[in-house]
Amino acid sequence: MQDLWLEIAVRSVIICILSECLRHIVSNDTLSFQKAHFTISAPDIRHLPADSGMEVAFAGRSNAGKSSALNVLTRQNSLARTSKTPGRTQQINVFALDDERRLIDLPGYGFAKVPLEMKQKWQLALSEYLQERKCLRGLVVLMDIRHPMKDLDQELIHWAVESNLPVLAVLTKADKLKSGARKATLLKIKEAIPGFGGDVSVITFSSLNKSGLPELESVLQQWFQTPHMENP
Ligand SMILES: Nc1nc2c(ncn2[C@@H]2O[C@H](COP(=O)(O)OP(=O)(O)OP(=O)(O)O)[C@@H](O)[C@H]2O)c(=O)[nH]1
Ligand SMILES: [Mg+2]
Repeated sequence: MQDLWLEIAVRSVIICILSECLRHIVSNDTLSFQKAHFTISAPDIRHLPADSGMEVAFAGRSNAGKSSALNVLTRQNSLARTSKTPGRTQQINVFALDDERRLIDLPGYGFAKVPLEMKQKWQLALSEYLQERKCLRGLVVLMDIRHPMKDLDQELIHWAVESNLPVLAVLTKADKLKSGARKATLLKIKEAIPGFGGDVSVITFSSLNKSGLPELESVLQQWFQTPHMENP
């Protein structure tokens, strides 16, 4: 009888230790996006923090809602600067989540009214970042749900797939469409996605009513835990 109690006691202790370890591992790996803090605005990749750890970048046409989505994700209204005027984000903005993990707000592309010289400078910074940044773990491509999959968006997605990067296409400003039109656009994009090959998924999102936020968070949590696959 005494042996039985002893065995029960030992087993209980072991279970407690194991569950505590598990809890520790899970809580350590779950990212808190609220902890994001501004690190640097870099004019080009040479001014970025060391190319180590992991980054997830937000890319898309000017005015697509990249900075707004970052603010919703991090629960900070003015972490990334937003503006009605396209071309607000002109540098590579870095927001650190911890010592190892960063969110990147990239300059928007495709805005016609920016002076050519300036445009060339940003586009160079953007393409250098995308091509050379080894710690990039995934690309969020944001597109206004009313004007999705423009040529440059598609080019970017093709490039990411070729580089073995997972892509999350985020159809922003979903609040601007009625439910039927929203679903129809989502379906259309879902049907187009297999054409890209690779790991591409799509969600609808609204910075206004925060729809799509759980899906965005869940994809980013996954990416920040995935070891990088080198180019073939
Ligand atoms: N209705 C609505 N407006 C949005 C949403 N997201 C962004 N906006 C508005 O769209 C405009 C552009 O948003 P930003 O987040 O600055 O866009 P961006 O992609 O960072 O733009 P650039 O920095 O110029 O590349 C702002 O006026 C935002 O308030 C959304 O989900 N719904
Ligand atoms: Mg911006």
